[in-house]
Amino acid sequence: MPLQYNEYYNEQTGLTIGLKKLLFSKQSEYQLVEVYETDTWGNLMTIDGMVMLSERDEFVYHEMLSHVAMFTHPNPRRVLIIGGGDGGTAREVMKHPSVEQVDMVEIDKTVVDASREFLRDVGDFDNPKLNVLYEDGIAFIKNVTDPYDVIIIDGSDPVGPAEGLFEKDFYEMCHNALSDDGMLTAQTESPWVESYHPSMKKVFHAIDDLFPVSKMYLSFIPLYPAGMWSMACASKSDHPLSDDVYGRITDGIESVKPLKYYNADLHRGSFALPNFVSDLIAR
Ligand code: SPD
Repeated sequence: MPLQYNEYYNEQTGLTIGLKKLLFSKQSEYQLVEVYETDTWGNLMTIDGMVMLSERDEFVYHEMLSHVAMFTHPNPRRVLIIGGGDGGTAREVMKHPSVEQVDMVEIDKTVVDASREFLRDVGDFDNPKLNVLYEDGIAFIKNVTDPYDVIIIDGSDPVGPAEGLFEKDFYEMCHNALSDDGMLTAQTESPWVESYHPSMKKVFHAIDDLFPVSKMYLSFIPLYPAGMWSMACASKSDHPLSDDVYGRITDGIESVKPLKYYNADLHRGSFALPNFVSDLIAR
């Protein structure tokens, strides 16, 4: 009998990954964190039975969640990551020469420990710009006094400890924690999975109410349900599709290489939405 990991996202429909062996399994105070060696995707981390990342496809998610924000903001110096305990988002953010400090607020130290041990190339945990805090991101954001230029919400799915990251009051707090030209990006699930639609609508309606610029963009991640993944971009000032931003990317892209997914044209193209996706968040 072959060893397989199955994530069912609708009744009996799901994703199958061939496994070699289980490398790590721990039920933390918050969730079940596991790491497997797979037959195709390198090592794979799951949380409560949902794929978080594999060594082979993580670059898509982390580059897209980070660089869209980091190039849209004109001079991102202070960055806050909510979640992101595997370290991939922080790694991409810290490639930007303007960055002085990255606060990564991860509720579950087990995720960081497992990543450091079994996903060794994902994080850049010893970078002196990175400050890791083991706290609840929602409680943390309420008390921010020194505003951030960029906030990146790299949580898991809207069940369990990450549920609050899809609520309007959380985005209100993020808005308050951003500088006058601040902006945020967030992972917002797959448009193909109906059970996620209420959470997606909540996020996009919230950022539409709170920010002058709010947009959805897409990327293609083989190990996430249905492969198409949405992300939110909300800004107090700069528009991600402006000519200034395009110029910043073309001028600055050399300084953040290597990149395996993101480039200036892809930045622009990722905001083009299929009709069924834009209908999903229309009001
Ligand atoms: N169902 C997948 C949702 C994954 C969201 N976060 C992944 C963490 C990678 N840094």
